[in-house]
Amino acid sequence: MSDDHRLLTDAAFRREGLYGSRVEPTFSGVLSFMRRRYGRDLTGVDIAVTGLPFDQAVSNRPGARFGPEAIRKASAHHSWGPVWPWGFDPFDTLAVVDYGDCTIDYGDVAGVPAAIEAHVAGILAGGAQTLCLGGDHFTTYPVLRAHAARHGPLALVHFDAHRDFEADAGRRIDHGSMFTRALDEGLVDPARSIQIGIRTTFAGEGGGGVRVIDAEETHALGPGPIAAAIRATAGDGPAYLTFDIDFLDPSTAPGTGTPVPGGMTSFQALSILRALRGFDPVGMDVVEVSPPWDHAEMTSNAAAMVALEMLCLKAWARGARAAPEAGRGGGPGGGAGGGGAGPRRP
Ligand SMILES: [Mn+2]
Repeated sequence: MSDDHRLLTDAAFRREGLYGSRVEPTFSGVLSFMRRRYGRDLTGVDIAVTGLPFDQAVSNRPGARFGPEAIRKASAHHSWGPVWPWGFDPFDTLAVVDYGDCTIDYGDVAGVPAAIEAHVAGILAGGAQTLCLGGDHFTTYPVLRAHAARHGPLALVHFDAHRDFEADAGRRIDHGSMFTRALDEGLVDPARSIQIGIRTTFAGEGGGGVRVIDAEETHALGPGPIAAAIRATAGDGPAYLTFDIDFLDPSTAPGTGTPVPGGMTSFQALSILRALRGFDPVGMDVVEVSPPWDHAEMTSNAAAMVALEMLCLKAWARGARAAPEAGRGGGPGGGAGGGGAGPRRP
């Protein structure tokens, strides 16, 4: 089923088939996410990656409207096939396309939530799941509406420096309050939701009932216990995974709208995602990458890797495993005593 690994420039429109990776010079070619086929035909597609280039809900620095294009560009660094330490190419198992971006009318901010919701609902109706590239974090709210309409209330698994539960009477276009709306509208089940990496407090902040693993606990617990807490909280019902890049420390990811020191390294973030293998969210996003504030692609590169790890999680849930000859094998988790194709669980 897989394409072979012959060098192919512009695989985004020249590749044949949906599966496998084509090796392409990192410095050239059409910048689809992970060199996937660019297009809106969802026939046989498992996951559509789509950009939500909207940043008019930010409380401080704008720029996240440039996030999708920067993440696509950074993803070219990683489009080689098998992903360490998983030992498999997620695109051998998952049919993933780059669906392009949602059309955002910058002059009709009030109409943006409905536009994003309709864009994502259209993809879901086409039989694919979504991996959305923000855009500021407000974009997650209309995406949750589209998912809740299909799946019912969702477990929200939320990586962030901020809880995003500020007061909201139901009208704000605000990247700090949209999860209050999501709770009020029943899109999110608070008893099955969890926030990781939090290191801010705001007067009057809501979000009661949602479990918080704050930054101190995130540093202290390590990936295995955090992943176990996420799995125990989210349970077996439908879950939505949202990753605000400001979960990472500004020294790791400076290119974001509301950076907060005291955060995590990319290694911590990726390790937690790898420890979540077996978790199978119905939708995912990476948000708040603001390239004008970035340096040396630090933030967009981290975001591309986070998004790739999310696809590895999905591939694992669909049965992808390391080939016995794939390096150290054994899947993510590391350490001695492994090898071969079997998973090593925390
Ligand atoms: Mn945040």
